Formats: sequence, C-alpha cells, structure tokens
Amino acid sequence: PSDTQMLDASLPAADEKRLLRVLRGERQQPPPIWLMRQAGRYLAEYRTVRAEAGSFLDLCYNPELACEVTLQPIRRFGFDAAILFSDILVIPHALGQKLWFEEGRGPRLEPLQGAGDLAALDPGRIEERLQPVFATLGLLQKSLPAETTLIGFAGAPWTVASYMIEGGSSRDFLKSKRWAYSDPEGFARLIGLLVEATAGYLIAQVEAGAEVLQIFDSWSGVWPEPEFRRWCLAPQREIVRRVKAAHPQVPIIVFPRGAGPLYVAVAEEVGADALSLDTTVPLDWAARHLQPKVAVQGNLDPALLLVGGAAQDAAVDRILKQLGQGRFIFNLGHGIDKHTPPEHVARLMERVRAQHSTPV
Ligand code: 1CP
Repeated sequence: PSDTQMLDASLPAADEKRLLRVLRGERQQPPPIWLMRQAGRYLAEYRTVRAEAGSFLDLCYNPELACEVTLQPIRRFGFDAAILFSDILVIPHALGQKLWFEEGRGPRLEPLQGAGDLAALDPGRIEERLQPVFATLGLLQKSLPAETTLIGFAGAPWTVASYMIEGGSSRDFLKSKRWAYSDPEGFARLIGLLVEATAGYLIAQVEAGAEVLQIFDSWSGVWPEPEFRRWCLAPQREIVRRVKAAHPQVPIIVFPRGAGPLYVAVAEEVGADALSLDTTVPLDWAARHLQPKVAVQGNLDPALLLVGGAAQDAAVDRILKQLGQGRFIFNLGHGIDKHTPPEHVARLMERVRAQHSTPV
C-alpha cells in the first residue's frame, strides 16, 4: 500500500470500482449508473429464461439462471453495478409463510391476521432456506466484469410486513395500519422479528460476495411522522447498525420511497452511506439538504424511459446538472417499467457516459 493509503485507511484504493468510490465519499464524473429492476421483462432475453425456469420463485431459487438474468443487463448496457436477482419476499417465504406469484397480479401470500400468527414464523432457518440466493451471489462474484459492483438487497421491515399482512400489494395498507394502531406491541414484535431476519440475511449476503447492500422501503411514504420514525426509520437504523457491526466496510444504500422532508431524518439518523431518491424529491433541495451528508442516487421518472427522445434527454441533463456536482449515482426514482424499449435505456447510458470529466 502507498503512504497515502496508510495515512488514511478510508481513502479509496486507486483501483477501486467507480460505484464504491462514490459510496466512500468521492465524486465521479461521469457518475456511475445502474437501474432499479434492471433485470426483467422489458428484456427479451429475460423473458426467454423466465419461460424456461417455470415460476418466478423457481427462477429466484435457481442459482445458474438467477446469475444469468442478473448478467443480462450488464452485457447489454454495461451498467456499473449488478443487483442480485431475487425478491424482497423471499424473507417471508423463508420464515415459513406461503408465497406465490400470480401472472399479471403480482405477489400473493397467506396473510398474517395478528400477533397470534407470529409463532408460526421460524427465523432460525433463514440461512439454510436461502442457500440458493447465496449460491447465486457466489456465481456472480466469479462472472462479473472487474469494474462492476455486486449489490445485494432486502426489503425494509415495514415494506415486507405490509405484504405479509395484506397478503400482497395494497393501495391503502388498512389491514397493516389497523394492526399497528390497535396493537403496537404485537406489531413491534413482527417488525423486530423482521429486523433480526433481515440483518442476518444481509450479513450472509456480504459473506457470499455482495459488495454493497440496498434496503428497499418502497412503502415508507404512507405513515404520519411518528409512525414513520417508529416503523421505518428505527428498523432501518437497527439493521444498518447490525450489518456495520459485522462488516464496517460495506456501504449501505437506503431507499425510503415517499419519505418527503423526512429524507433528511433518514440521512442524519440511519447511518446509511447513500439514499436512493424517489422521483418526487426536488433536486435543488436534495443537493442542499442531503448530498452534504450522504451520497444520493436517483431519480429519473421511469415513465420517461417509455417516451425516450428529447423529453428523456432533457430530464437526464437536468438531473446530471443538479446532482452531478456532488456524490451521485445515476438511477431511476423507482423500478423500470416492463414496457420500456431497451433502446431508450441504451440512449440513457450514452448520455450519462458522455459527461466529461469536469472539476467540482
Ligand atoms: O418475472 C416477473 O416478471 C416477475 C416480476 C418481478 C421481478 C423481475 C418481481 C415480482 N420481482 C422481481 C425482481 C426484483 N424485485 C428485484 C431484482 C431485480 C432487479 O432489480 O433487477 C428487486 C430488487 C426486487 C425488489 C422488490 N420486490 C421490491 C422493492 C423495490 C420496488 O420496486 O419497490 C418490491 C416492493 C417487490 C415486491 C414485488 N415482487 C414482484 C412484484 C411485481 C412486486 C411489486 C408488487 C407491488 O407493486 O406491490
């Protein structure tokens, strides 16, 4: 190691991957780029493998095929990061809850009715049941290009709990909210169980090869502030604390979708290295109030990728201009839509990579 590295162990090594450099506090120009849900149905090669695999869950638990679909968008577009192909709902599945995916309807679970149902969930067998996921990470570690960062992930406790209680996707989250407001102690036990399971799962992902972790709190935007702090922020913080206690060097990205002004509380209190911004977060506000504290990632509206052309270019340029002056990772504000023409993604890549190296 050089003298500078010995003086400051937190300084990125000269050969460190671009995404990791941003997460360790450097600005990169052009910014690293990857897209949420970058593997999936908008790619013909994904649809082929998906048809061959059987069900969506069969694909998640087949290491060779899951590795293959993770690599597909890397081969096609050359993103700076690959995200493990899996789903946030493998945690309830590994806890023993019935889970299936209905074509066109999304995930379905046999819903939890109340704290009485918690006894049936077994957190002791998560690592054993999710062996195929760790095997996928091992294969990816060996197959990815040297410059590509491998991202592992999990859902945050509230978002995962909502699927467990509602039995699938929801518009209003009324079953979950009714439980949380009427029996906060019982609900806290479910959240606590998910904190435990999720932290252990993420630590095991690092040990299997994940270099960065992302925690998806996709439905954090539905709570009043006190409940946001109790059911979203505090569990995120506890998971980050546990993962960092085991692996202090692993960067963690948190996505508190819909948190609005509470993004600041997440930046200050969770201990994450980066926040993923949803599409509604104002860029000048994020540059002023978030970027000095953490790296930021986002936040192109996925709907613009349906349109492409000049409208897409203008939105991309605006994000690059406003967030590109600081620690920044280009991404979408939410997952890519299955109707996205792949040519529009290629156009996005070209535009971001055309950013010249300019001083801060
Ligand atoms: O074969 C198929 O088309 C199934 C569609 C699909 C895919 C491709 C589902 C079902 N999950 C996934 C993969 C997935 N899910 C990944 C890895 C791939 C990648 O990002 O490239 C990741 C990170 C997720 C995470 C996920 N699953 C979230 C959090 C992110 C987000 O979009 O908010 C959530 C909420 C889920 C639940 C889920 N799984 C699948 C669907 C359709 C949904 C969402 C349902 C809903 O909107 O409520």
